[in-house]
Parts: sequence; structure tokens; C-alpha cells
Amino acid sequence: MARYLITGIAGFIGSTLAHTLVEQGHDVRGIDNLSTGSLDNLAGIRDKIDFQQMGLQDVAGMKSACEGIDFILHQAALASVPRSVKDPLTSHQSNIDGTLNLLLAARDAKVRRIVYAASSSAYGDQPMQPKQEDMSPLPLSPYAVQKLACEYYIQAFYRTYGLEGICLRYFNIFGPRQAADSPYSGVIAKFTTMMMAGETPTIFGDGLTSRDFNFVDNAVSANLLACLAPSSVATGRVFNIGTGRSHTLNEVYATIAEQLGFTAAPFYGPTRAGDIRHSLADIHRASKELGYHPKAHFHEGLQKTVAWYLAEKEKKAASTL
Ligand code: UD2
Repeated sequence: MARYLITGIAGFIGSTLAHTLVEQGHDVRGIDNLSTGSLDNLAGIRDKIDFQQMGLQDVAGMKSACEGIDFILHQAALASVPRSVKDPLTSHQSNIDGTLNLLLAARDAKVRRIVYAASSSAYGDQPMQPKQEDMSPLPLSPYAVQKLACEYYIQAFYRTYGLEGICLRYFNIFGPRQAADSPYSGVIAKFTTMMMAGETPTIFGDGLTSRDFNFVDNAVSANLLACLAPSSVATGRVFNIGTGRSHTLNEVYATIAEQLGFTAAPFYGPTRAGDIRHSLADIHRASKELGYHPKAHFHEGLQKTVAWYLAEKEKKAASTL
């Protein structure tokens, strides 16, 4: 039985990882500053994990959090491209300085391996599709720079201190528990909850912008595989964690609308600053070296996601009766 530290455990992906690891009987410690995460996401497992409310900037806290840990699944970040465009300094401090604190603590505590939630935003508007890991990165937004910088830190910590690391470049992960209550929420969470409230979402751009939307269960499996991978691939290597298929925003809108019986046409607004036009993963490296095979497909994932938001709404309505 391995001991895991999940950073950002109260967030969308961190909490999904925690539920899976607890089900599998592992020892789970988690930290979160609850700035964007919520303890509601840990309902049902709160008493089975060692949770501490702290941020990555807490140097002494990082030290104690890393003690006795085998694997760190580093999910904590101030996510969102537009948030980083609006306030680059705050996201820099959280994403880069925070990660460096964690890496120093992990090195000193002799943690076996860190698995890092990197981002497909690193590719920027590279014209070639699908995106392959050995393409030169071309980050457009501060968020993309921050996520890429931490990949380099992970590589440097392997080369200089021998700390094993794997960088998983997530391609637009979606699913249950993704926060929907912020202007920076992911597009699927936002569209679903808006339509459920009878509000018409706005598509930024012409609707032909595309993303490799990947259901959260696939990201969870990638993390678990990354922990099991041989040391020869834990040298700071980068892996695309997508599906190999992309969908336009028009398609996303239409699919969610159909599931909810929402009939209004979308509003269209200006393109968002820092946005990439098309994003599609080549997943051959992850498949060959990690054994990653995304089992959950877009439509099935979207159905589960919409069903989850509907059930949450019912739960909330019942609790206020
Ligand atoms: C980026 C990364 C993703 C992850 C994420 C974390 C890329 C390709 N992907 O996601 O891997 O790191 O950041 O935050 O860089 N949109 C609308 N209407 C809305 C909201 C969004 O049209 O109300 C559009 C948005 O302009 C974009 C697309 O939906 O074109 C997806 O936006 P998002 O914020 O869900 O994710 P994105 O692509 O910035």
C-alpha cells in the first residue's frame, strides 16, 4: 500500500483522485487552501483521509505534508487562462513559487516520485495537429508559461537532485465536481449549469474553436499509471493526456443543449485573450510508455457529467425544503 499526497485535493481532479485511491485502500494525505476547491468534493471520504488546509506557499507546511510520502499527485494550481491574463502575478505566485516550495520539500523528504498536472496550453498555437510532446512549446498566456515552467522545474529536479517526476499534459479535463460557479470555470461546467438555470451561454469566437475534451476518469487513470511506470520514464518526461479526438464549441453547446432539452441558440462574443484556436492530443507516447488508453469517451463522459450536475441541483433543492 503506497502513501499518496494529493495537492489541491478539494479541487475537481484532486478530489476525484482521492475518491479513487481511498476506494483502492491507499493511504491518502491531501492539502488544499480552499481558494477554489471545496470540502463538499470530499464528502464521504473526509474521515478516511489526512486533510490539512494549507497553501503551497507554506514552507513549513509543505515539509510536514511530504514526510513519509511515496507519491505526490500535484494538482494544486490557480487554473484558468483568463484568470492569469487578468492577474498574472497572483497565478505566478501560486503556480510557480508554490510548485518550487513543494519540490524542495519533496526532495528533502525523499519522496519517490512526483506526478505533475501539466497543461496542453504549453503548445500554444503551434500549427501542427495533433500536438506531439517533442514539438517546441509556444505558450501564449501567463498560465501556459507557468505550467510549462513547472515542467522544466520537475526536469531540473530530476537531473540535479534525482527526484523522479512525470508531467501529464492534461487536455481540457471535464467531469463531475468541476466548479461551475466562477467566471473562470471550464466551459462544459459553465454551459451545463447555465442551461440548467435557463440562461443562454456565450460562445467566445465563431464556435469552431476546438478542444480535445477528456473525461476526468481518464486523467485519474493516467496518474495511477504514472506512479506505476518504471523509473526510466520518470525522468521528468512529458505525456499528453487527451483522447486523440477534438470537438468544436458549437458541438459542445449542441450536445449539452440536447441532453438538457435546452432549445435557445447560443450567443456569440469576441474571442478570449490568450485562447488557443485548436487543441488535439497525439497520445501515442502515453499509450506506449505508460499504458494509457482513455476508456471514457466524450459523449459518454458528457452524459455522466450532465447527470451529475442535475443530481447536485436536486440534492440542493431537497436540502432547502
Ligand atoms: C486551458 C487548457 C487546459 C487546462 C485549462 C485550465 C488549452 C487548449 N487548454 O483550457 O488543458 O489547462 O486551461 O484552466 O489551453 N469558452 C466559451 N464560453 C465560456 C467559457 C469558455 O466559449 O463561457 C471557450 C473558451 O474561450 C475556450 C474554450 O471555451 O475557447 C475552452 O475554455 P476553458 O476555459 O474551458 O478551457 P481552456 O481551453 O482555456
